[in-house]
Amino acid sequence: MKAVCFTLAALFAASSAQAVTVYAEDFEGQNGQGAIGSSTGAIIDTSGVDWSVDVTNANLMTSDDFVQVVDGRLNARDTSGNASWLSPIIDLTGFAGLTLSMDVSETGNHENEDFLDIEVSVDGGSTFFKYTDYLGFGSVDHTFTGNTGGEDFPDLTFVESVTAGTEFQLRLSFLNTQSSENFFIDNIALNAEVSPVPLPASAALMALSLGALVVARRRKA
Ligand SMILES: [Ca+2]
Ligand SMILES: [Ca+2]
Ligand SMILES: [Ca+2]
Repeated sequence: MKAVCFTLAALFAASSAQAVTVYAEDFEGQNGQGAIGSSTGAIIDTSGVDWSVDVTNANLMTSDDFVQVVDGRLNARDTSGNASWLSPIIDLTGFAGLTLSMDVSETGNHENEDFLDIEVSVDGGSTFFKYTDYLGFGSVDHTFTGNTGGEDFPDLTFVESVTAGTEFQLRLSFLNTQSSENFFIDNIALNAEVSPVPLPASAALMALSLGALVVARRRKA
């Protein structure tokens, strides 16, 4: 009977999907990495990380203007134009059931013109899909926007599915206009459901179960 139970348990384990982390970024140990303003323009330092920034369309003029890691999280402040953060490109071969999550927060009093956009590419960065109006805190054009005359949005964890593709890239874009306005991103994760069951693995489990059955019978005899 024990052996039969073991066989059933093994078959059950083989048929349930497993979640794996395909990509994660928590920004720990990266303080100062990113782009910061100066009198001579933006200074970019991404020497110790596998991600990049694009501040071509931002206007980083002083050390109060940046998209960089502060206290172990990505912080965008007074970008005065579209400042982007880009993940490395991640091979999606063998992964399905993709879910993207990250912690999103802000401080200061953003207005309607200020925004934070979350976009994903599943073709290696050629085309991007933008999540719009997340939980009603954005607009038809943006994932999140400020709210003129009110609280912008609460601290939250963004969770959305990602369509299947070949190569994943995450792009975060920020626009805010004062040094008192901050957007924060932390704990980015792309998870996948790795669905079973490759036949060799099932066969191995079956063999293991049958082996247990044989051992159990021998012990009885
Ligand atoms: Ca962190
Ligand atoms: Ca506001
Ligand atoms: Ca503003």
